[in-house]
Amino acid sequence: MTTSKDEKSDDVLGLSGTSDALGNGLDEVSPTVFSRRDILRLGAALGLTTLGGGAFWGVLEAMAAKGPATEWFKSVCRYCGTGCGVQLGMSDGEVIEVRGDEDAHNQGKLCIKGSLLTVLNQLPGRLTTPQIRRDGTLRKASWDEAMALVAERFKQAIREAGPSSVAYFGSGQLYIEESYTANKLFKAGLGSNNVDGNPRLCMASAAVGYTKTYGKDEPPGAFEDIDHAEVFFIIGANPAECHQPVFERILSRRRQHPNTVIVCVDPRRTMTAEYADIHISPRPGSDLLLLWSMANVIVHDGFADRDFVSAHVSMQNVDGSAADWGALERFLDGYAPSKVSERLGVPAARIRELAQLFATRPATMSLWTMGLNQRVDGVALNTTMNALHLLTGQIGRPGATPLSLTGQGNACGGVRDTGSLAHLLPHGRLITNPAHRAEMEQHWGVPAGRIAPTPGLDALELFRAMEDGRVRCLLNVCTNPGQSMPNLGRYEEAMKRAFVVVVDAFEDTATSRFADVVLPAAMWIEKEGVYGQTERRYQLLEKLLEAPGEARSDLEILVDFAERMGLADLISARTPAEVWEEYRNLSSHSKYDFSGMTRERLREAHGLQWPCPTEDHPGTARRYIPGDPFVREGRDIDFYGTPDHKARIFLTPYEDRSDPVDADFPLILTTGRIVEQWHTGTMTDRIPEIREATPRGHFELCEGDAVPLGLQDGDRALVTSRYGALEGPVKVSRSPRPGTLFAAFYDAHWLVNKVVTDRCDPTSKQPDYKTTAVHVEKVRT
Ligand SMILES: Nc1nc2c(c(=O)[nH]1)N[C@H]1C(S)=C(S)[C@@H](COP(=O)(O)OP(=O)(O)OC[C@H]3O[C@@H](n4cnc5c(=O)[nH]c(N)nc54)[C@H](O)[C@@H]3O)O[C@H]1N2
Ligand SMILES: Nc1nc2c(c(=O)[nH]1)N[C@H]1C(S)=C(S)[C@@H](COP(=O)(O)OP(=O)(O)OC[C@H]3O[C@@H](n4cnc5c(=O)[nH]c(N)nc54)[C@H](O)[C@@H]3O)O[C@H]1N2
Ligand code: SF4
Ligand SMILES: [Mo]
Repeated sequence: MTTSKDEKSDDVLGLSGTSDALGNGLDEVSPTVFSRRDILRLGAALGLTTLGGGAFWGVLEAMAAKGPATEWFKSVCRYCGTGCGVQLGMSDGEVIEVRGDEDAHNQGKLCIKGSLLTVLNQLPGRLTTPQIRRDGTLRKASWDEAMALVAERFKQAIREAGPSSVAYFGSGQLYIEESYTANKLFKAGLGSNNVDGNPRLCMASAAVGYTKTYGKDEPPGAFEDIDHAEVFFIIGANPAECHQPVFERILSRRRQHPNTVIVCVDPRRTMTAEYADIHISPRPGSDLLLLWSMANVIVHDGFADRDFVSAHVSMQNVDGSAADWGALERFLDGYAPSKVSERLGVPAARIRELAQLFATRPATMSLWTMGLNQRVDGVALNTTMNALHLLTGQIGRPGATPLSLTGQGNACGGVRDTGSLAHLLPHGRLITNPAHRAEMEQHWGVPAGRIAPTPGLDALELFRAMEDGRVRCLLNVCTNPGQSMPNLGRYEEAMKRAFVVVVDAFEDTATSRFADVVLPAAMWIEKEGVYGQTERRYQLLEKLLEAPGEARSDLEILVDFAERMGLADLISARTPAEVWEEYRNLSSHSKYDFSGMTRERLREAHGLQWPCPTEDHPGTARRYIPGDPFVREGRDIDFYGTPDHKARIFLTPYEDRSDPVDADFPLILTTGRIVEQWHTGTMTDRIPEIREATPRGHFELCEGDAVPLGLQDGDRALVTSRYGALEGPVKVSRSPRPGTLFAAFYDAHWLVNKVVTDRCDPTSKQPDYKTTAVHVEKVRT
């Protein structure tokens, strides 16, 4: 086994003077000369061992803090689904210091983005007034003018073309109260199920995977499991850059428990891979072969927990018929390591080693994110990831659990749990289920039949419907699809055709270029609301700042819109606290029950995990085992989400449906994130420390691919796919495996998604941002 990075602390500091000491993307680090980027990146890497203190902290304090705080307030980081607790130091109505909350699950740790929250509300470029496009230009307007125009256009569309001609495109970054209200307003009020949003691009495959497997969405385990696991199977995720405090907790576990093994499966040698004990670099798009091949070894070599399977699991063939153990064995025959090794690009012995490790160590925890979800086979990857835990009985014990890491701060609570996607209703109910619709019509007090019986349009279909006129009006809130949608050229044209309302905190986003009306939004602690995060943890953020200019909270904007659409009676809860009361009571009718989470409790607690059915219930870290209020008396494990109380394994075969690699498009472009930047950069790229420290958009590839193309570090390349073309500088590094390019999507002046495919998983409809076949040529100047 290789020595792990954090044991070689000199190397972690980058003081050995070697380049790439921190792996992916770190520029040459010399012991004496540090650029700002080095400091930030080094800080991040340092943070992996000492985040929350030490040199990094000092640098950031000098960069961001302005003086001693007079008062401290508990809050939650604005950004990702880790949901780090923060303590905010305020003085004179400004946030001047931020600290990781020692009493929250992140144990005082924050990543760079969280550490720079002090500057978030003071960034330039905030929208302060509504704007209406007149003669091709967005011009200032009053709230009344802008909202009257929005209501008039929505009413006109509904009158002329029916309710399905209007749509809402929301975000996993809105508060629960906001997404819940928008969902109710559109589905029960306007009669349109066209409610979707960026979570479709992010976690739809994970949500479908959990629902198919356990009958209920959201993970069974929790971050606390990290402290008990011995094997970490990290696949298609880069938590060292995207969920840093989580990764820090994994490294801390390894320091305390030397038997710990960290596996990273990623076609790039990411920062996570650098710290892992084992890095597997499969051909992009082929992971299902790896997972089923591991299952093959587990079953054939006797590592399966057959007792667990026969007591708690049912199996299904791809046609939906029941499968038995013999069917499983026959299915797995095609996935023997020797049969898949070449297509996968991983030696057979490695697959055997992984399978044994996964199955036989006392507690295995798997963690995954977009490398599995954003794939044409995203659902199969998710059900199969869960299947490996079920086959081996690596579930329901401390440290033994699957845990899909969530991307956005409130994708779980705000969107999955409220049912704010085109096919859902709150708490796992389905639009297509007549009983579920009837239940919700009753709870919401609307006439029977009010909720349309067919699912609305998922993100891709929604934009395609703007293209052909089926959708005429779009309310786009807290998301920037003009930069984040795949196959962007196509959907830019679509946005030009519809009446587009953009509600955002910042001006001049890639989406507001297509807006007819722009509305200024309050953000983060300029408003109050609840975030629901990765491990079913709900946390309250209180209002601590006034919004700039005339900006209003998204909830206020939705309430105003509802009134103007004649729905004031339906949207009667108008403040965050009122909406929470309504929604909390609604949850008591479901297995998501969090009716014990009163506003007062949330104000005091550092988050509470549902189920939490009564006001004296402490919340539930691990589901389906004793301690979970829904588990039947006397059961060690109870998958109560399904009618037969069994979890399900689906024998879904691998099919190569990715964008085809051929002679014309011989390389694969994969896309993702870097530690400093948040998505489309509207917030983080405005922070001078981050902007100056991160390069502008570029393609990264390995030397073996660069040399035959005549490319050297810093040269420009034209990258062409079946969808579009983009020119940009190249960075030659050791990170991407041969045949693979990488690009991040934060640069608003370099829209990489113009090249990215819009193929998607057929069930979850989540696009495959991870495998686009491309052609690369050097641009000669
Ligand atoms: N710094 C930062 N952190 C963030 C965010 C951010 O914008 N910036 N956004 C948040 C959000 S919304 C999300 S969804 C998460 C995303 O978190 P991650 O999923 O961890 O981030 P990504 O960079 O999108 O992709 C993860 C990895 O998948 C790998 N990958 C690509 N193709 C394949 C494949 O075929 N197989 C395998 N096994 N791996 C593959 C990529 O090389 C990449 O390293 O991050 C959250 N945290
Ligand atoms: N190439 C590529 N593309 C991707 C991905 C990828 O891996 N590769 N990942 C996809 C994934 S997982 C995701 S989650 C999406 C993210 O894509 P987006 O959601 O489009 O990206 P964000 O930059 O998070 O956009 C949030 C917007 O909300 C605004 N905002 C901030 N706070 C508030 C608020 O309180 N109210 C309102 N109304 N607005 C606010 C911000 O200024 C910003 O414009 O990108 C997807 N696109
Ligand atoms: S990991 Fe996520 S929640 Fe935690 S500080 Fe960073 S961005 Fe914020
Ligand atoms: Mo995401």
